[in-house]
Amino acid sequence: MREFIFLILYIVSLTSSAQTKNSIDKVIDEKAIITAIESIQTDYSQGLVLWFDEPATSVGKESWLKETKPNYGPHSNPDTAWDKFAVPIGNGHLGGMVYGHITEERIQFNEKSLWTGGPGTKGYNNPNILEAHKHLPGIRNCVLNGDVEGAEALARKYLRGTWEGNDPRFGKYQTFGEIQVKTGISEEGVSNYQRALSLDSAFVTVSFAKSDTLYKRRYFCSYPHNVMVMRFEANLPGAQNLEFRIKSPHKHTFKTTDEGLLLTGEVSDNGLGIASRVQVLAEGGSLEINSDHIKVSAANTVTFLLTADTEYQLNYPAYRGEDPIATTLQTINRAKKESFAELKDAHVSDYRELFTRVELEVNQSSALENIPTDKRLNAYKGKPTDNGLEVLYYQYGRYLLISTSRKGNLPANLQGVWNNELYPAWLSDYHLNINLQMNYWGTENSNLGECHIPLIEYIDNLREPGALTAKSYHNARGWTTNMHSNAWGYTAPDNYGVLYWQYFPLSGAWLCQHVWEHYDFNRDKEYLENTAYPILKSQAQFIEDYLYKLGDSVYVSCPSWSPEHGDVSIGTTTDHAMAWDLLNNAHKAATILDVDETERIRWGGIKDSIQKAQIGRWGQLQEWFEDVDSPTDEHRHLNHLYGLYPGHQISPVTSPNLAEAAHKTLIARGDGATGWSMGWKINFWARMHDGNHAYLLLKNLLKKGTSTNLFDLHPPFQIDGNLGGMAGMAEMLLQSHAGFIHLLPALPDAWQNGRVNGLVARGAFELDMEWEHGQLVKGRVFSKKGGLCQVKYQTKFIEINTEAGCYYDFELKDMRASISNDEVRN
Ligand code: FUC
Repeated sequence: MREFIFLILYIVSLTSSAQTKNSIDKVIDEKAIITAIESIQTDYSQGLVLWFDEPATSVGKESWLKETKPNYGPHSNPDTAWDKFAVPIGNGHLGGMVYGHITEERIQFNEKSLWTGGPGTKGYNNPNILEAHKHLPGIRNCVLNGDVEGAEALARKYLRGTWEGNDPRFGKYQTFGEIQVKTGISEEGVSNYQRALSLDSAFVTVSFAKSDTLYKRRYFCSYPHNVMVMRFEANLPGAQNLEFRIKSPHKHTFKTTDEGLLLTGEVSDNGLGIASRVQVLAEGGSLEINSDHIKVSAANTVTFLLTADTEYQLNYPAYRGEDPIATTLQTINRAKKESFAELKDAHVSDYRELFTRVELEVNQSSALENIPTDKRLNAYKGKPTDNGLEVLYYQYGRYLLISTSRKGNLPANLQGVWNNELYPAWLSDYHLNINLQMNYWGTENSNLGECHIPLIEYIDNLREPGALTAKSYHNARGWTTNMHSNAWGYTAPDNYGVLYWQYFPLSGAWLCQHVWEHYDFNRDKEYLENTAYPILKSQAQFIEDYLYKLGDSVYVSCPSWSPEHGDVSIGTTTDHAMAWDLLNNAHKAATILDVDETERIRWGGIKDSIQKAQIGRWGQLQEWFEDVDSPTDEHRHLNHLYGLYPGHQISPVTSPNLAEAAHKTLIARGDGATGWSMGWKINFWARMHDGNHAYLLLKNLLKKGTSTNLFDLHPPFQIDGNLGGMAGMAEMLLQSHAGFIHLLPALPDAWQNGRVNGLVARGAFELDMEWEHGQLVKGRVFSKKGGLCQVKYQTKFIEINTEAGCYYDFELKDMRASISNDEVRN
C-alpha cells in the first residue's frame, strides 16, 4: 500500500472543526487516523491505483480546435499530454480525461454518439453499388484462371462502395469539448501533489498542499445517474474561488439555468443536435451564473455535475431520437436531488458490482506501488519483474471496458469513448477486421458479460443496412458487413486503396461470434431465442448464399482477400474459419432451441464441406488457398490463425498438426508489431499453451506498446490493445473453448504463486484458483446454471455434476489421473 500520510493529514484536518490554520500536526489522534485510513481505503484498496506526482502538462493545449487532418504515429496526438498523462473516467455514455492542473484544471470530455456524417450530411445516399453482384462471376473466373491483375482491376471497379475513402458522409467520432476550471491557485509553492485513478472505486483524486491549505478534488462518471461529478474541497473554509467554463469546437450557444448552464448546438455537417448541462452545488461563499461561465467565490466545497447527450439513437435509417435538451434536463434534475455522498455511493456500488467480480494476485507483488505509474512503467521497461504492474494492467483493462461499454449507448470504438480530436486517427471508427472484436474478447471470461450488450445491440442494428449490402454485392439473403463501420450503420465495402482495405464480407460472421459467445458463457435461453438466434440465422443465410462451390465438394470464399495483406485468393483461411464458426454456432443454437431442422441439416452439411485450413510448404498454416506465405513476413495481421483464436478449431489438444503449423506461423511473424497485434499474440500463445511465450508478448506490450497512463499505443492510442491484452491474461489462466474447462493452461514460469477468483468459463461456471510454485493447489467452481462441469489441469481431470447456485471446492489430490482427450470433450 502506498504512502498516504498526506491524505491522512488532509482527512484528519477535515474531521477536526476546531483547529486553527497551522495546527494540522497537532490534531492527529488515534480515532481520526482510523477514520482517515478507512476513508482512504474506500478509495484505494488492493493497490489498484494509477497515480502521478505531477499534473499532466498542457503542451498543445486546445489544438483540437483547429484540426483538419488525422494524426498517426508515435506522439501524434495534438495534445501530447492527453494520451500520456491525463487519466480516463467514463460510464459508457460520457468519457472524461482528467489533467489535474493546479491553476487551470482541464477535463476533455466526450459523449459516445457525437459523430459527424451519416443522415443529414450533404449528398448522403446509399453507398452500395446495387448491381455489383453481376460482376462476381467475372471476377471469380479471373481468380480461378490465375489472372490476379484482371481480378483486382474488376474488383476495384465493382467490389467497392460508392463513396471515396474518408468520405465526409462516413463521419468521424468527435470530441465534445473541454471543461476548464480556473482556480486562482498559482503553482508556486505547491507540495505533495498527487493525481490518482482508483480502479477499485472508479474515481480520480487530485490533491496537493499550498501553504496551510490542503486541496482535494474528486472526479467520477456515474452510470446510474449519467453525470460526471467534479468536486472541489479544501481543509479550510472559503478556499474555493473557481471559474468554470465549457469549450466546444461544435457550433453552440449557452443559456443560464437555475444554478447552472445549458450548452446547445449541433454538428455542422449533419445537424445532429447536441446538449450539455452543468449544475453547480456550492457550500458557502457566493455564486454567479454568467452568460458563458460559472463563478464561485469563497466557497467551502463545490460540486459540478455535468451531463451531455446528442439527438442520436441507434435506429436505422434515421438514427435520430429524443431531443438532448430534454434528456439532459431529465438527467440533471434527477442527479441534483442527490447529495455528493449519495451520488458517490450509487456510482461506487454500481461499478463495484462489476469490477470486484474478478480478483487477481501474482506473487503478491506490491513493492512498486509507491512509485508513480509513469516511473513504474519506466522501471518495468528496464527490468520487467513488477508482477503488480501486470496485474494493474489486467484490471485497468476491465476498468476501461466498464467505463466505455454500458447498455444504452454505442459499443467501444477504436478509442473506447475517449477522443480529444475532430479528426482522430482512423476516424476512431469501428474497424471490423480485428479491432472492434478485440475490444470485446475479454468481456465474458473476465466476468463483465453485461458490457457485451452495446456490441450485440450494435450488431443487431447492422442487419437492416447489411441486408442491402448482401443483396447488392452477393445477391444473397441475410446481411453482411465489410471492413469499416460507424455510428450510422455503414456496411458497404469502403472505397479506399486496394481491396484488402475495404472488402471483407465475412466480418459480419466474425461479429456473430460475440452474439453466440454471450449465450455460451451465460446460458440464458431467452436471450438465445429472442436476440441471438435471429441474428445468427440471418447471418447463416448469408453464408449459405455467399460461399462458392469449387468443383463438386468444397466450399470456398472466392474471391477473397486476407485483411490488409496480399493478393486476391480463391479463398482465405480466415474467411473459411469464420464461415465454419458461424455455421457451427447457428447449428448449435438451432439444436438447443429445437427449431429449423431443415436449415440445421443444411448448415451442418455446408460446414463440413468448407475448405479446411491447409499446411503449407514450410510447415506454416497457410494464409491463402495458394501456398504463397513468405517465411520472412512479419505483417501485424494474423487473421489466418482465427481458428486458433478467437475461433475454436485449432488446439494443441484436439488438432495437434494444425497447432504445429500455427506455431510455425507465429514464430515467423515475430514477437513485436503494433499494440493490438501484440495483444492478439498473447491470446495466440495462450491458446498454444505456451505460457512463457504469452508472457513474453505481455512484457513486449507493456514495454513497447503502452503509454505512461497505460493506454495502449498502436501508436497512436487504440483501446483494442488494452482490452486484447486483458483478454489474453485471462486466457493464460483459464480456457474453455475446446469442450472442457482448462485450468492454468498457459501459466508462465514468472508467475510462480498466485490466486485468481471469478474468471468465467463457457457453460456459466465461475472459477477460483490458487497456485504455488507454478502448480495448482486448489480450485472452486461456482455453477450459475447447473450442469456437468468438466475440468482439466495438466494431466489431471475432474468431473462435477453441478446444481445452479452451488459452489464446489476441489484440491489437486481430488483430480483423477489423465484420461484421453476425447473423454474430456463433450
Ligand atoms: C487496421 C490495422 C491498423 C490500425 C487500424 C485502426 O487497419 O491494420 O494497424 O489498427 O486498423
